Amino acid sequence: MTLKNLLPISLAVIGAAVAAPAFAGKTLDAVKSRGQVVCGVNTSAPGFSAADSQGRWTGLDVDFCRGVAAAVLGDAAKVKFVPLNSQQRFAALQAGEIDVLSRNTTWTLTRDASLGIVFTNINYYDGQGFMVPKKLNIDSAKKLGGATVCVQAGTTSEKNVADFFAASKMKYKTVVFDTAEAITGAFFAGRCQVYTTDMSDLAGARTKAPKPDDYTILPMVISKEPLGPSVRRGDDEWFQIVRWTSFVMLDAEENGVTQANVDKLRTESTDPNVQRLLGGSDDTGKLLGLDKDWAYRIVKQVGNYGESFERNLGTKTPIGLPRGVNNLWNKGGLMYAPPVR
Ligand SMILES: N[C@@H](CCC(=O)N[C@@H](CS)C(=O)NCC(=O)O)C(=O)O
Repeated sequence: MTLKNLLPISLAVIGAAVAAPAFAGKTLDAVKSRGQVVCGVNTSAPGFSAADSQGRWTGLDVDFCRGVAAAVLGDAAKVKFVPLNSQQRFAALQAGEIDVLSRNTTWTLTRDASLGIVFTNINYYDGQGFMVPKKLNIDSAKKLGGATVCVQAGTTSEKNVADFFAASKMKYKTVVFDTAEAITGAFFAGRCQVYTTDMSDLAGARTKAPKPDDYTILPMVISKEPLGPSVRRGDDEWFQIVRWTSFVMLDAEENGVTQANVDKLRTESTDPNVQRLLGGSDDTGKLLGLDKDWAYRIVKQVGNYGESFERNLGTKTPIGLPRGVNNLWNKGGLMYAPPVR
């Protein structure tokens, strides 16, 4: 076949790929008929997911689930949150008890390749650290030789801490717990000298201390903990919806679209990126098996990524985390969404 003959065929193939609407996956169908997204979250990780005394959930991971519900069901409130500890989380997703796991979970090769799940993206770049009582006068993780360390079972933290002490040729003893509550209880009662987990988790845990100022988080970061949502394998359509919900929240921030200005921008903005994002020009929803307003609703009902970050984890919250590497790529960070087009 000559190049001349090939060209119309390849153009036809490209055309079909561009125009084809998504097939509804079985998870999307189930979510629609149930009228709820079932979202696996942390039992208590302030800033990521935590319920107040009224049972109202807040956090970056919680907002993300609400974003999926806004996109798919038109209402960010249509989420059932299922609190899961570190060891329960993957089994719950595998068994179909949840539609999405949105729970400060580190993306590793083993988890991505062998648990029947697949990570969709990274929504927080973290790393593992150590918290100690100030009265111990320890200013460096390199001085933790001989310490008793509290750590949670079924986490990357458990594995990293072993690597760190072995590489530093220091002895240590672990006390392993199944829940965050048990760990913080033990640590704040002085049953271990050190608490190790993701830096963001430590910042959240410290807010629960009887006297947060009595504790210090050491500066050393001993691992990479890229945290993000995951879904069951085998449903590519659902995977795409979850992944692009995250990207929409980043794209909205990048284009200056906020919960407060989204309505005005939708009608008044002449920026093609904004019009595409909000369904004014392209219908990106159709490609995902959703409607034209899916992305508009995410921003309107939940906000963009930066808004969610500042509301839940930022420097004006008790957690007090700076954006740092979690800033957008054009502001010195690592957050980068592929084009929403
Ligand atoms: N990012 C790490 C750690 C995540 C994690 O589960 N951290 C514990 C730290 S205490 C936690 O959040 N526990 C809450 C719970 O299990 O209820 C991982 O994916 O393994």
